[in-house]
Amino acid sequence: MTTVPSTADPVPMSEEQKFLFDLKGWILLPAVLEQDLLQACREHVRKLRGEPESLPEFERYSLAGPGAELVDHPAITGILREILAPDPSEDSWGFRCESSFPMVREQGSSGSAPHCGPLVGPMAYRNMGNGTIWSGLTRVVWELSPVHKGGGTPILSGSHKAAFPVPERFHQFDRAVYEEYECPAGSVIIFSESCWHVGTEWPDEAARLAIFNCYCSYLTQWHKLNLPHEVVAAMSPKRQTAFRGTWGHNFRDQQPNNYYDETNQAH
Ligand SMILES: O=C(O)CCC(=O)C(=O)O
Repeated sequence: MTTVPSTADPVPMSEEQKFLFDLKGWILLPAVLEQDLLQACREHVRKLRGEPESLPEFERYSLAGPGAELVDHPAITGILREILAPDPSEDSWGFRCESSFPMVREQGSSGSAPHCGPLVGPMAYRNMGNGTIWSGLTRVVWELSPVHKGGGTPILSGSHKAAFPVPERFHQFDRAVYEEYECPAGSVIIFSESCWHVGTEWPDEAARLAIFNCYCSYLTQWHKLNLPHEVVAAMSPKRQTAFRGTWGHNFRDQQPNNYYDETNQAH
């Protein structure tokens, strides 16, 4: 598939979504992917995992080909603006996409054991107290298969801001405590990496296909990106800004960090 660069208008985060994200640490947006993009992403993930050599060299990434359309899909950009960073200028995103992997999970296979990301420091979840949310390290999971309860990536809701350490017992998956979800193919889960979460054993005969992307603001970086410039070069200029370097201001050149080029890319 030829990638058609597109950056449609973001859907703003609703008050209900803000409430739920702050309360639980995650939200689910059911069936937001267009059918043709969903099918193209499914095929892409299958090729990435099964026959990557069938793809041109710089499309062998979950951020390339149809996967590139997910980086700033309008279903998520309004939310990322709200919980990570507003756009510094009209032609630049405030967030950066700093990691991505494709998933094909066959029936009976499990994913990561229960874990969470940063609980302290610049990437830890914070309710800023003035009606705004800071979800310093945010995971966006595109579910490309239907998910039934028991599958997917259940989350220990509220653990992103728990006042007490998560008890040892809940370092193991417990269906009574981790919140499961169900959704049609083409849905997206957005969660704070400060939440405990777990890749449970996939129950369905048809494999789980998914793309896991991770986002920070332009001021922080958690994962090493390891993405060739050629992959980013194929994107529209605004989408490219999601792959810029991590800094706030360049006093020497009186330049804010609102652009991407070969001298300002994340590594
Ligand atoms: O395996 C899964 O479903 C979850 C993976 C994950 O969240 C992670 O690797 O951080």
